Amino acid sequence: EEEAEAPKEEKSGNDKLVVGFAQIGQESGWRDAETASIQFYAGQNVDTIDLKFADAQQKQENQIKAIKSFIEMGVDVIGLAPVVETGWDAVFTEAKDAGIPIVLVDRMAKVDESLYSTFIGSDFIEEGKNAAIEMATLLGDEGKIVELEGTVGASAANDRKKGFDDEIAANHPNIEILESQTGDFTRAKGKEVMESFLKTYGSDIKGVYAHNDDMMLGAIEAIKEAGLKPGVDIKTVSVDGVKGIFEAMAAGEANVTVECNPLLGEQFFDTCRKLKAGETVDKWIKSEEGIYRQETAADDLPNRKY
Ligand code: GYE
Repeated sequence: EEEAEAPKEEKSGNDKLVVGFAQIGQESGWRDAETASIQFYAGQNVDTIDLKFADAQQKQENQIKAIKSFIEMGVDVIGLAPVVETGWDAVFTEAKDAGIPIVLVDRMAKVDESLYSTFIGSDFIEEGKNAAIEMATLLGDEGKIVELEGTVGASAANDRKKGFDDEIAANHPNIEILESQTGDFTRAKGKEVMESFLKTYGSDIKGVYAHNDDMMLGAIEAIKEAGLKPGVDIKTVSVDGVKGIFEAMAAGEANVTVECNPLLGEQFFDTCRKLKAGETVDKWIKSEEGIYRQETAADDLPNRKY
């Protein structure tokens, strides 16, 4: 009799909130800050949260493997920062069939709305548009520029490109995008691609837009090695707001960063708790973000948290 009365065990045999998080990798300072935010919050709440963390080393197949193993473990909620937008239908359906909600964190997936619970993150089209407006202001609305794209197929790259390119095409006819190429969101690739742009176009380049700060930090090195002055000869606009770009701005070597907030740990676990409790959550939990310019960078720097 007693056994029958006993409270039902959690699927995981654990009364903590059990969360599996499939992280992309360690491609940028932004990514490291997000990982730290998630791990820190879980660490502060070990009595109530059991976090299973997987690093996919920027490979979708590794993220899919991680999700499958979280399903097998019977976690309460799965968090995922999808490295690319497409190719998730099958594994998300498996999670759905197992009754495990999926929370998309910081990047979107192109799947049917019924396959995930919510997206916690930024409006990348808006970021791209803001970046274009900043670039136009820096260039007095005319000049030739180059673009460093993020990881091919990533929502953060697709939409930052769309927002930027559309704004330039619609409202800034005298700004010409000479070339746009992926730098995979890394500093090393950003440098490499900028070197090749400089070889091809030399001092015709008046501005560079990078889909993240890390690629811009690489590009800044390339510009300096080519004997040009970043932030002066070649204006810079990038996205994220990591400390390194504030240091570059304070040194006069970068111009603008459009902020994208990686400190999503608390919001993420709050959302997981609600989902476990059967509460409904907004389909898009949007981040609030600013734009930071060279003029205030030195004053802003001590207040930056990532
Ligand atoms: O901007 C970039 C990172 O998905 C929003 O991924 C994120 C992006 C971020 O590697 O630095």
